[in-house]
Amino acid sequence: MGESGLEEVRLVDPEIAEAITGEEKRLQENIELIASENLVSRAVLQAQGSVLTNKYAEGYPGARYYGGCCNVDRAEELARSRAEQLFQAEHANVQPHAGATANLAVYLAFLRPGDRILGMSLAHGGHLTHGSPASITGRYFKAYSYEVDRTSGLLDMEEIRRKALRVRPRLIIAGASAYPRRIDFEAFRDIAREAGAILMVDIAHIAGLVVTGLHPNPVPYADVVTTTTHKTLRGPRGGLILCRRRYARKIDQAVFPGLQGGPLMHVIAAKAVSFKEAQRPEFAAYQNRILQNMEALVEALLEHGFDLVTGGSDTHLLLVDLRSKKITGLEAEQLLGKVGITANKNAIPFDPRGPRVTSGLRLGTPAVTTRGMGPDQLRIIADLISEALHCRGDEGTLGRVKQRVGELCRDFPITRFASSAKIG
Ligand code: DSN
Repeated sequence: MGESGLEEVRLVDPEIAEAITGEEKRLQENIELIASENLVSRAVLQAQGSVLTNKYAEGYPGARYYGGCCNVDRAEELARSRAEQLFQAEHANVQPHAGATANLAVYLAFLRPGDRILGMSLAHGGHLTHGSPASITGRYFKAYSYEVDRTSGLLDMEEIRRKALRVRPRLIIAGASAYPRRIDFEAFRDIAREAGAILMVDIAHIAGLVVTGLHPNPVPYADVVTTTTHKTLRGPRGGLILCRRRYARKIDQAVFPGLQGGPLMHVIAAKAVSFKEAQRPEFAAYQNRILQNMEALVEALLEHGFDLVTGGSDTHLLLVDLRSKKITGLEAEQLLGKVGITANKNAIPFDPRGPRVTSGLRLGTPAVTTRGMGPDQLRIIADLISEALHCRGDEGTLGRVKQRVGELCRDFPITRFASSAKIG
């Protein structure tokens, strides 16, 4: 590879240089199916690795607590206005360091400790920060959760409505990290109105699909929308909040000084670059391809006899229910790891096993699609997954599958470390 521009790191800190080149090699030689990961462009990497990391800039453009902010002001203004255009939002805050921080900022803006919140259960595909007892959000607030329907695996909007009217939460959270189907944000808006609740929608997973019109945009329906910037959106690791103009001040104050200190200006610049990339027609083609690839993966896995939660997917991710295969999520993750396929074990709804073992496997197509793979390759990947998970640990089979994975990776090398011109 040798393209990562690590000369100085090698001189100063060979051990870290080794960790970075090791990661480049791992990415290059493995098939990445973790639904929340992606591969950023060289342009995003360069912006994130720039001198903007040196700058303190507490505050917002034009109103900072430090001098010398003219250049970072420009970067943040660009990031903000591009985010507003992309999502058709009245206001964007691009400072949250992460999706979790973006969600906490919203809670800080709208809630008091002890207030009731209602979000999707983590065990059914929600997120830690949507009120899980393991998170600060389940400790500082009185958190209630809604679940998916036991038979269909789908969100049952009438059941959610009944729960919301019973609980009367101050805030309802829509959005998920392991739900393979479209979410009806308009129905959530109606429920929130009827229950007298604020509606927050977390689109961390589907943001790339949303900005290209391949998933409904919650912005017209929600009081506030949060997302990460690094999943389907393919930007640097970070968070973003979108809201109506009337909440702009509340949200900005919650992010700074409420929750964070100095913003990461190098990351904000990289967010701006990724938003510009997301405005290109190639990005819409890329998101379309993510869905085509998912369709091919779903079809092929069903042909191999795998059970899928909800029977398929409308998005970039699917959830395999492994119970009929007599294998746990943990075993599946480990077996796939042995052959060079990276994925994560994941609870399925009503999972009889705990979160460290699980009965499910979550698979996503964003990273392999960035690499240039198409439906033919996704069908091959499904064959390889099936072989690996059915071979009961037979070393000969695992070796052959690993070899095929290696060939596929060599046929679709990651060029993004080398050139931002190749934004596929
Ligand atoms: N950890 C992320 C995911 O994998 O979905 C959610 O924050």
